[in-house]
Amino acid sequence: MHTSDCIFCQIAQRKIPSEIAYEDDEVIAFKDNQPLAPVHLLVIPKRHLRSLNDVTSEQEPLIAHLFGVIRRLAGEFGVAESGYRVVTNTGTDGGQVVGHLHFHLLGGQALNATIG
Ligand code: IU
Repeated sequence: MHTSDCIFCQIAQRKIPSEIAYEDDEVIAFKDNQPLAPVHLLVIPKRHLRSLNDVTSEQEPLIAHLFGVIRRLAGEFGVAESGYRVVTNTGTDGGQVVGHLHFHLLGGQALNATIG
């Protein structure tokens, strides 16, 4: 379930400290340590999935749950009304650096409308 050389697995297991914003049995959310916006959270499944490409139909309930967590966090961090962005970078061209599926929740300012 966890991969010992994965930094996000280690954060999920609290072996590496992070500012945790939410946690349940399946999902954990923590503050990005190099924030690109006033609100910048990473929401991840605790189990090690490398990217969106690893998600099977069996895991779709997990992803639906994860999006519920994102919606809840958007409310708690005060960006639900002003607006926010959810991003998951996938693979090399997608700019994925950490090989554990994660969703960026960005908000708290007007975000650039750029792609790439
Ligand atoms: P990416 O989608 O894989 O490019 O994003 C990885 C993010 O993980 C990036 O925004 C980093 O700042 C963030 N991050 C972190 O919050 N804590 C860490 O220990 C590491 C990366 I490594």
